[in-house]
Amino acid sequence: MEYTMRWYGPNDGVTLKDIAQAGCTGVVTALHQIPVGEIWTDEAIKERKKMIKAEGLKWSVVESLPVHEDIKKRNGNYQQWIENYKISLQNLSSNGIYVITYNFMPVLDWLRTNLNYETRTGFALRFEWLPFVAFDLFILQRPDAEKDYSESDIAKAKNYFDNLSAEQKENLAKACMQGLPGSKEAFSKEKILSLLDEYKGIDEATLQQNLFLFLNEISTVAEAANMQMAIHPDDPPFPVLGLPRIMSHANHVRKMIENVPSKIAGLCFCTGSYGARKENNLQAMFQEFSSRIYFLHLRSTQRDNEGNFFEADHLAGDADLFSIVKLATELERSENKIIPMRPDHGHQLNIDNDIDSYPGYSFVGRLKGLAEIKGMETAIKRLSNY
Ligand code: CS2
Ligand code: MN
Repeated sequence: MEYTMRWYGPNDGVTLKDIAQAGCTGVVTALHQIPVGEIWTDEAIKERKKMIKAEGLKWSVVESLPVHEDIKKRNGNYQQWIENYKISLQNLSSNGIYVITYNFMPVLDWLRTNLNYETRTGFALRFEWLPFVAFDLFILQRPDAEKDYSESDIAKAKNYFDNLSAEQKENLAKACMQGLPGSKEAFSKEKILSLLDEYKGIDEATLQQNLFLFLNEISTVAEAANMQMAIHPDDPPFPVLGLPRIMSHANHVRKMIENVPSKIAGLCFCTGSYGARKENNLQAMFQEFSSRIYFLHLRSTQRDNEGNFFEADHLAGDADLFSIVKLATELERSENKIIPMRPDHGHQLNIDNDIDSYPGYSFVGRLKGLAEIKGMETAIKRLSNY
């Protein structure tokens, strides 16, 4: 695998030097300063590339080249945004960057109810069902939200919420409404409600169709530019806030492959996100979709039966990263290719508190995951005489 870490750009408290010292050869980054939908110019890409090169690193993957909400809804200026997207792809390709991660989650990116869940090995990100229901019903007060939950969940969520202190309520609201990756600007309740309102009438089939149309529309340009479009799974991989989900399980992936003839349509295989859904057999999915896996996000979530999960240590939790690393190693050998990976999230260790990083993107916590994964790969290769 090609070892990388995500870098949020010059404002990230974790520096490129840190990433190089961690043993990475590549960096995953995005031009977060460019508003969603606008063109990534050749100049802006070159400027970022130069910074990365100066530390002896390669810009391996773009994460994310975000898809404008209009494209997901197929309204407003979506045609213009698609044209812009194509130009950005061409500009990236002419700078030697070919793997693009994006997602098709409406309104929000990943969602957690607790950004500071204490585990023995540091603070983790956690999603809990009842707090989430309580957020939806009593903080966000989404119209008609109660229709999405059972009476018993509503009663339990009410009881849970009534017993929270003012500070706990505030932390719950903050966790759920934190901004998009790379932005320190949180959402407001009003903003989320108005964005949600725009998805009225867009169900799973429509959103899915809009994804296929988008991919088919960019495919000629993307193919000519040698692009690999690695879609990130929904996180969490089930419907939230009444929004449709289109990349949560194996059937969703199959549908995409069936409906988009071009090989540009591939996956960011995020074991943490897919793994948060019990029916997803990560090993079977890896094998079935191996030829479309363009990027690996390696982390492990630990689930319980109530729909809660937290991000466990990389080698603990439900994902069994050893078997995934083994499959990746075998795939690389049989297909003679190298897949970029990054340790997706890490625990916040005490020592990480001195660095201003984004939730989930601590330095030492991620370094620990990276080192464990690298160790496994080395051992697997040595034992198989690769
Ligand atoms: C990432 C996602 O931080 C994370 O969990 O895996 O935010 C990912 O970058 C986006 O969904 C990809 O568009
Ligand atoms: Mn991920």
